[in-house]
Order: sequence, then C-alpha cells, then structure tokens
Amino acid sequence: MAAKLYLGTARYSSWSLRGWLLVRLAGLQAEEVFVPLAGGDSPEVKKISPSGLVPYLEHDGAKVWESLAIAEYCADISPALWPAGRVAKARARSIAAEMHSGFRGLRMAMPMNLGRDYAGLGQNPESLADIARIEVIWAETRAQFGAGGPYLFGAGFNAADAMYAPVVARLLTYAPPLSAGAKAYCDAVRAHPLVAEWYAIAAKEPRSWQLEKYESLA
Ligand SMILES: N[C@@H](CCC(=O)N[C@@H](CS)C(=O)NCC(=O)O)C(=O)O
Repeated sequence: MAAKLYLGTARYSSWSLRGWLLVRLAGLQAEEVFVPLAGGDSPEVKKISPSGLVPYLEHDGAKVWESLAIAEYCADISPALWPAGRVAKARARSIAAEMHSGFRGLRMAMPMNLGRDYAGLGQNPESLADIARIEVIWAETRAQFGAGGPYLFGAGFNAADAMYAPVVARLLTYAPPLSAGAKAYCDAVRAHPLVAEWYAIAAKEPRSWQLEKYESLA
C-alpha cells in the first residue's frame, strides 16, 4: 500500500493541520492528498476515510484515523514526538487529549480560517472560558517543562505543540485578549517552518475551495 495522508482544505481544516504536522515531524514519507471540504459530510471525504473524517493516514500496512491515534502511530516511529521522561510525557499526553476531546466553545465560535483577519470576533462566554483554560495549560506546562526554548516542552516542537497549533491559528485570526506569555507562544508556533509551510499551502489553494460560511463572518 503506497503511503498516503488524506487531508482537508488547509485553510479551514484544523484537524488536518495536526495530522500533517505529526506525520512531517515524524519524517514519514507519505503522499499528501488534499480534499476540498464541503463544510461537513463531504462526500469525497466519506469515500476515502473509514471514519468519514480527515486526517486519515495509510502507511506501511497501517490505516490510522483520529489525530490522537496518528500522534501515537507517529511516536511509535519517532519517539521524540513525546517529551522524554514519564512525568513530562504524562503532561504532554494529558494536554493533547484535553485538546482532542474539548474546547468546543472555542472551536464553534472561532472556526479556523488562515486567510482572514477576524480580530475581535467570536468572543462569547464559552470561547473565552476555553481560552482561559488554554492559557493555564500553556503557562503551567511552559513553567514546568519549557525552560529550554519557546515551545510547550522547551526547544523541540513536539506532538503537544502540533495538537495546539490550530488553536494558535485561531487565536491569531480572532485576536482575543491574551497574556504576554500566550502571545509569545503563539508567535513561536506561527514562526515554526512547518506551520509557515502549512500557511503557504493554504494561501495557494484554489479560491473555489473557499466556503461562504467561513468567509463571511466579518
Ligand atoms: N476527532 C477527529 C476530528 C476530525 C475532523 O472533524 N475532521 C474534519 C475536518 S477538520 C472533517 O473531516 N470533516 C468532514 C467534512 O467536513 O466533510 C480527529 O481528531 O482527527
């Protein structure tokens, strides 16, 4: 089976960004297949992926869906995707899982759009409560584990950073009030070469892939 990583529209697909970062960080060789999303229940995605969702990875006989499962699969191949040490690894897995299962308020109010400036939009009690929790997660993790560099666990951009990269993208697009520490973390993630590459991929997508419901918020 030729290795393939199926992804949705880069401009919008926050989960695809996670899967793509994880696969790239692990150095897996996989053809990247971008499928334009229709904004839910895309027939093309249903045809490709067992769960009907992207990202979906086929690699060396393995079929992997769900971004957190992709993180674990990639970490089997490239263990440095999780930080070294039981305590740090426990924190990284916990905050990655909390992202994977939560922050619905933020995700609903501030859908990812890498091509717009929606500064000031999307702030409601649910999204602001999620952002407050994310601020605590980032500050506590960086204070305990991040001394050696700008990322959550220091110098290396790892699976936990990959899980939060689309959160950073949302915060950059919607510009809610943030602490100086959170802003610095967002700037570091945005400047990472892989994140920059994803933004460049999104910028080159055909205009016909854009969806009115995500482009007309302002
Ligand atoms: N829990 C899944 C979520 C994946 C997901 O919701 N993907 C969206 C794109 S961001 C999707 O495939 N939507 C189907 C569609 O828009 O048709 C994961 O972690 O990978």
